Amino acid sequence: SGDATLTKERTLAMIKPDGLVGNHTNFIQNTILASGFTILNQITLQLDQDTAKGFYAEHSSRTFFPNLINYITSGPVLIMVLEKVNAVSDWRSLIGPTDASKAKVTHPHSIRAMCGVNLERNCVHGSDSIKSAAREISFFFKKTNSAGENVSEHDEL
Ligand code: RTP
Ligand code: MG
Repeated sequence: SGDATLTKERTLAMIKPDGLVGNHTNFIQNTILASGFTILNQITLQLDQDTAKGFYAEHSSRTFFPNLINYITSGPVLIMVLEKVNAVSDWRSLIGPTDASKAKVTHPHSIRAMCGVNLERNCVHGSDSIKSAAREISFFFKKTNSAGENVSEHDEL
C-alpha cells in the first residue's frame, strides 16, 4: 500500500557509436527491458556537428569537448526514451561510472564495464537529472503524445 503514489519517470538513453559498431545493441536493449524499463521511442541518427554540440552544450568549455564531438559524430547513435519508476537514477546506475576502464573494476556488471572501453568511449549515455532528461527528450523528440510516442517529423532530423 502507498505505492499508488509512485509515478513513472522518463529518461534519455543513447547507444553511442562504439556501442553500435561493437554490436552491443541487442545486449543493451535486452538489459534495458529485463531491468523493467519500457522503451517508449527510439531513433537511429547520425549526429551532425551542430546537433552534437547542442546536445552536449554543458561541456562546451571543457578541454575534452572537441574529442567528445568527434567521437559522438563518428557514426550513428541509437537514441531511446526509457520509462519506469525512478528511471533517471536507475538508468544511471545500470550504465555505471563514466570511465569504462574504472567501471570494469568497481562496477563489473554495469553496461559501461561490459561494453565500453575508457573515459571517452563508454558506449552509452544517460540523462544525469530529471531536468536534463526533460531537456534531452525534447531535444530529440520534439512532439510526443501522452504515450511518449513521436507525433512529429523528427525522423527527418
Ligand atoms: P554521458 O553524459 O554521456 O551520459 O556521460 P556522463 O554523464 O557519465 O559524463 P559527462 O561528464 O557528462 O561527460 C560526457 C561524455 O564526455 C566524454 N568524456 N570524455 N576525455 C575526457 O576527459 C572525457 N570526459 C568525459 C565521455 O564520453 C562522457 O560520457
Ligand atoms: Mg553527462
